[in-house]
Amino acid sequence: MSNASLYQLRGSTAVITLNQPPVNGLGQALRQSLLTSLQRAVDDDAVDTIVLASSGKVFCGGADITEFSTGGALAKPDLPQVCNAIETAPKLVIAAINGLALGGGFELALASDYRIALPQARLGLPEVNLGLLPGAGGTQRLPRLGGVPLALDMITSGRPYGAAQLCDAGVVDRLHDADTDFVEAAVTYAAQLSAESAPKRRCEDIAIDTSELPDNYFTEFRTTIAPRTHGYYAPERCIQAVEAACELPLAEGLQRENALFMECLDTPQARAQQHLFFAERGVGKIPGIDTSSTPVRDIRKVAVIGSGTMGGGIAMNFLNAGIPTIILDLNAEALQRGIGVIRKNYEYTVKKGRLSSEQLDQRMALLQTTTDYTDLDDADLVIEAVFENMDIKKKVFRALEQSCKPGAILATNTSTLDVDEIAAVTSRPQDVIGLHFFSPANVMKLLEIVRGEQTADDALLTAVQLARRIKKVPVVSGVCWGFIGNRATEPYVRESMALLLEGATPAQIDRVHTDFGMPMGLPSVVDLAGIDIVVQARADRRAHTVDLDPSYCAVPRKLFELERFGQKSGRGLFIYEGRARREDPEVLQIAATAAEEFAIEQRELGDEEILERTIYPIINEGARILEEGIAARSGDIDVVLAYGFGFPRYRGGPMQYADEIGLDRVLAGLNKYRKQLRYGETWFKPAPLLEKLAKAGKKFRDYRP
Ligand code: 3H9
Repeated sequence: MSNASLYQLRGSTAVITLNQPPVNGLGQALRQSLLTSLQRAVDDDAVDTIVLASSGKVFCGGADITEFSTGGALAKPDLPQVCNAIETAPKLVIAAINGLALGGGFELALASDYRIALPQARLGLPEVNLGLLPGAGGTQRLPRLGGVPLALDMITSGRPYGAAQLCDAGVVDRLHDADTDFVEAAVTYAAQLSAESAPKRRCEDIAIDTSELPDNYFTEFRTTIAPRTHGYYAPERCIQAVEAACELPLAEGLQRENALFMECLDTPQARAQQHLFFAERGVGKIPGIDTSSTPVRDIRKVAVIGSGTMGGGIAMNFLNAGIPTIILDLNAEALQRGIGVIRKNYEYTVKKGRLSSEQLDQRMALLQTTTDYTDLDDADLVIEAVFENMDIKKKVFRALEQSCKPGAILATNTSTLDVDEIAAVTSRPQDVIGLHFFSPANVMKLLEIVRGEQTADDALLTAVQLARRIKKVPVVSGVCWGFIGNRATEPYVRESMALLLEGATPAQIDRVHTDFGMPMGLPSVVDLAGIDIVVQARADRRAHTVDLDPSYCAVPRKLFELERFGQKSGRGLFIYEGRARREDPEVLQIAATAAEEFAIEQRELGDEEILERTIYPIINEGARILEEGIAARSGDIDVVLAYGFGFPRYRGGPMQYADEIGLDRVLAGLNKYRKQLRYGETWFKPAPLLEKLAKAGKKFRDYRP
């Protein structure tokens, strides 16, 4: 028999312990083992109660998500079967929830008769984040036990609740907050229930009382969550399943849930969201670095050069994690301004109730400032966040070379510049690395970690682990212009701007992008980031690209000359009046005049062309990034685009999107525009890797350099 679960008799209680590290994923072996153990307990006359416990820190991470990728029917015994066996067992089953109980893990507990939990345990149904709904009774049992509003919130948000909150709601029966052994406490609880002849508590006996819900409750709920679920397939199915719980007896409700679950399972969205789940966990794995034998450097103090918006935001990450931080700037006024912004940010968080005043004081107490490089001599990591200019960065690194201790990691926050060129001005290129934070740096989860040609393995691993400590998602990139994110999205900007010249309107491009699932269309993003920033970031590219199309970014360049900088100046690609925004005929005229200048004939452009011409080049650039080894896996590119650029999670990132629609379709599209467009040969030539994989009928996700 497998040891996926352990079986032990304690008095008249059978303790069945989930034993499938790391998270007790409910794969086929564990499901079978649970059923077998359950039957053994049921058959044993010496047993009168059954406790479900865990051998690890996590109670159970839910169904084994890897099994879903096979599509179709799930291997037997399936999870609904296991949960039904728990519920219908003729003996009391008590779930002893010691830690996280997610998805199917929580559903095991919901099918049990009683639930005892440690106060720190958290319970949730995060299936919606995987493009699914709880498919093992969660949508039917939770509303019966905790009420419809709680169930709807948990199921459609995927957010876990604390055990105490669920105890108040009646879902958890008892909290064990004493310092004694938890499983023993669960066994004692079971014995007590048995002594009291406590009844089985089958959900089929509980009818949901909907009389307290307003008539249009579900309709209103749909409207409330619409802004955050727009475009997603699963949330509506989650709601339908809970509606079924209100209308149908348990057995029929479970059937309805199963049908809705299967509907979700076989969708591109579910595949995309599950791809991102694994991609996010894959990013920390650096090819060629053995984490068990590579040492990591101790990071006890961090220095940040530059107290502007970026420097301040970066510093906050470390203060939040309790790491002493010193900020250096040229003069006291700049520092004072920078500190003021940090304090204001924290005060805002206090006002919102997400931070206490004591925590604010603790964080500010960790912060030091200086104008003197010699004060950086005890920093273990220095992050430069000065103006994006190679000469200035080099000057900073020469100063760091003089003042920093040996072994300190010297990082640049550049978003486009050559990290190797910066490293070359020091005598310790092995300690130099890129740490590309995204703005606002205290909010955005993504951190691109740029591995220079000579960056030492331990410096890189230290950066990756530190990123997790400050709650970032770290993705390692090689050195190239724009690294993974800015490089992959550069063609998205370029093509959107080219489409304006050819006759598309900013509003049309915006709509195509938001229909695709982007939170904003590219024209809106350009206006928000600032036309000046977009133009300046490309000035260097214009200067260094020999065969650059002369019409490249012509519209934003004209707008820049007219000092239309976007939202901040009230005029950019759109006009802004307060919170309102409208199309500007002047911009259309500017585009028409520029088109004439470059002998481009304006025409009506279809939405499909706009979408293909802006999204396929991201994929094509992604293929080059992969081929050149700048990214280790296609999933890394997807994580960067999803976390840093708002690529819709339900599309899984551009590479997953390409895998889903077929690389041959992307290839055909690129070749079509390569022939059709004036500058097609420069901008739409397919990457050799894309051609190779498409011909072989393979996917990006199968490719390893
Ligand atoms: C479900 O339950 C459907 C049912 O309603 C109906 C079915 C019919 N499956 O995250 P970590 C792997 S859907 C497979 O780094 P942590 C993970 O990839 C499920 N693998 O640890 C990683 O592998 P590797 C609903 C899983 O401590 C390793 O375990 N449940 C699963 O930071 C460690 O994971 C969820 O959505 C899984 N379910 O976080 C919960 N879970 O070492 C999903 C983890 O090779 N899981 N792995 O990279 C989580 O959210 C986190 O893993 C958890 C632990 C919070 C539990």
